Amino acid sequence: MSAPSLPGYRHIYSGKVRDLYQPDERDDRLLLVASDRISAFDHVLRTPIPDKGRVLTAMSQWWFEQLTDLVPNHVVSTDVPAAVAGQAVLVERLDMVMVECVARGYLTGSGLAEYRQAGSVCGIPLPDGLVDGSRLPEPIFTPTTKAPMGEHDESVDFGYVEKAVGPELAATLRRLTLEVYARGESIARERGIVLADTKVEFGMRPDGTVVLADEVLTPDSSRFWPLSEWEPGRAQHSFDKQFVRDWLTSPASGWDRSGDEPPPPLPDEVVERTRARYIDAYERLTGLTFP
Ligand code: Q0Q
Repeated sequence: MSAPSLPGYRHIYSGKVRDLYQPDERDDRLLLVASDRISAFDHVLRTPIPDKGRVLTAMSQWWFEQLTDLVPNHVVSTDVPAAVAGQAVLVERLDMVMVECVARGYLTGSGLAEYRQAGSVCGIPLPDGLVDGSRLPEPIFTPTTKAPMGEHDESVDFGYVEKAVGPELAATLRRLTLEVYARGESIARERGIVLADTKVEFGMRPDGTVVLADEVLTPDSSRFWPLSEWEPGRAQHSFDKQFVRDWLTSPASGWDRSGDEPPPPLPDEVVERTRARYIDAYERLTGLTFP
């Protein structure tokens, strides 16, 4: 599924699941479109999840509203072309910080691998005895580089960030990343969702204001686990992608995850159950009914 053509906008970039456009008339604005594409096991799947883009856009907008006391955001308007109604936002063009700002409250994935090898993550020492899914004594800032699409971001320590953006901005990025994560984790946990970690993007205005950009605290930028199934010591169930992962790794799909073939199309039932999970996450977090 390629990025849709939008009259009045020039398509400038596509990520795995989102597309970026430049409005013809305003070079100080961008249009961020959240597609219905879903990725799993580092593949963008052939089968879209209907309404995924709309659900995650509504979720990100709700989170931005919960965070305005902590940090300004880049959203200008939701008045967007009809073809992407509800799944796009017009944003102010910022000078993007070239560091991926990640906060982790739980240990898994690349952080767990680094911990098992070094007893630390991004140079931050952690207690002995932690396992997959362990809650950390306190959330940690675990930045990475911004790798080109298709490559993996590299874990870096705080000293790297200080050299990259200067010590003052580095401290601000760490503080804001941890504050955004802590607010999100607290709200999500009250509503039955473990926000295990999140990646946030910041940009700078010409006056030096640090602005929260991109999408925020969604299942595409964060790990969502159902709190009721949280059990440290094994891989945790993904709130939104478990049905997809289970089917792709089952004999029913006929797919070999270790091979070179792309994943097969998803069956309708997996698509519908996954769509329902995104809507469930939105409705649990916001207390609103997805329209
Ligand atoms: C910007 N991206 C991300 C992306 C593909 C999003 C550039 N306010 C901004 C933003 C934002 N957000 C960006 N640049 C300038 N000002 C965001 C990685 C990539 C689709 C959507 N890239």
